[in-house]
Amino acid sequence: MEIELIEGDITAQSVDAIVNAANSSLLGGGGVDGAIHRKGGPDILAETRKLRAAKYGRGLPVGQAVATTAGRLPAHWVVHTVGPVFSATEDRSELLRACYINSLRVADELGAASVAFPLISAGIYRWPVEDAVRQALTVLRAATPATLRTATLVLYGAETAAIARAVATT
Ligand code: AR6
Repeated sequence: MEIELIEGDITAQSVDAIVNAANSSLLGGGGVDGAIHRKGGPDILAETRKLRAAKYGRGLPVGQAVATTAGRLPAHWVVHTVGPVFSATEDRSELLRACYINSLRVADELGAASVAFPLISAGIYRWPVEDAVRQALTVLRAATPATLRTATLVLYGAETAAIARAVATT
């Protein structure tokens, strides 16, 4: 699988699946989650409500991933995953890697050829950007998916993109 790093807005990506850094409620929030629901329209929320009712009464657990269609977005699907909140006293990096592993699996099960990720947990959940990139690349570089050909890490803002490029080359 080819891995690309780009600076941009994930809601504008013309890929098969984009990943949403959601919360367990699956009912929307700020950051990339807010942008996806705002630009994708109400169909996405209608589907996540159904998923909550049918399967995730207590919410989607941290590290897991689940797909909906993408409403008005250029992508076909949104894969919703819940990153861990960063902790300075507890190593939660396995849960962060699980977000990438499970999102890749869900996208692959959908038959997607391309998937785009935001930097999960690196915003409101306060994960340090450098390590968030490292965790993401560890999983993406080790992945051997069936249908996916390209994974794009979409970095929001020039500063984050510069840090990510530096991490990727070390
Ligand atoms: N495109 C790409 N990346 C973005 C975009 C965008 N449009 N908007 C923000 N980012 P965050 P988290 C970057 O906070 O830390 C929500 O309320 C952002 O700069 O979106 O996992 C959820 O509902 C950062 O680098 O997600 C949860 O409650 C990265 O995406 C909580 O936030 C992730 O930042 C999840 O927090």
